[in-house]
Amino acid sequence: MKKGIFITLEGTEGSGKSTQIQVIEQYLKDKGRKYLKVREPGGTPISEDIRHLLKTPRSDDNMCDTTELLLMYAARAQLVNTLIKPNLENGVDVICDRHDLSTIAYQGGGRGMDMQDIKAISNVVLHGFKPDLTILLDIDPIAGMQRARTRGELDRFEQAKMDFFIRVRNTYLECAKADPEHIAVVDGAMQKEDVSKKIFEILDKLYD
Ligand code: Z5A
Repeated sequence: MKKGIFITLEGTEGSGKSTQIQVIEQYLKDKGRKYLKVREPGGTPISEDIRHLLKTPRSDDNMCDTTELLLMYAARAQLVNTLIKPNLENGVDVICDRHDLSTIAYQGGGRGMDMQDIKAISNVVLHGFKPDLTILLDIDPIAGMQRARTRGELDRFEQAKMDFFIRVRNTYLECAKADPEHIAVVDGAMQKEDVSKKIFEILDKLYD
């Protein structure tokens, strides 16, 4: 039985997820909540190995979309079953940097894979397990990419063309429109402090 609260952060490159997760951590500490912070793909030793496979550009082979999709779900299965669910059952809140909505947005929207196929695999892996709240940090992908580029070399995803990120963003926004009760959209282009303020308002509603 789930007792903790499961919160996920979503958004395109450089939308500020990692930055705002630190603010959410502080919010939960101040509330005296026990919490676990994880990321996708990743979060367990096996899932982190899969993350490395997914993110590293290589010249000896070209990862096909189906492999990418299945690796995302392999990493997610390991993380959800061995870490997220047991913690939630013990009353620990979980904050996750990306989750299933990323697959809908990136592999479905970005790569153009069949949404029904993705939902079928999602169902096999998650059996309807969902976050209590998703915060979607929305930003123009050009602005987000400019922020992310300051980090140096681009990973396999960051090397995609701008149209890809525009499709990802549009898919995120469509999903949020379809499920406003669970997906809260925050303007990620605002100053960091203003983004945090909006997130606090959303968290106050959730925790009160
Ligand atoms: N992926 C997928 O395809 N399918 C899936 O199912 C899943 C993932 C789960 C993971 O990469 C990749 O996997 C991701 C999608 C794909 N690739 N893409 N593209 P990742 O985890 O390495 O990358 P990311 O999730 O996109 O994170 P990011 O690039 O680090 O972005 P971020 O966490 O949202 O941003 P940040 O690190 O907080 O901020 C970036 C910079 O902007 C930093 O210098 C900040 O100081 C600055 N920043 C942040 N907020 C602001 C504001 N408000 N104003 C000004 N500057 C700011």
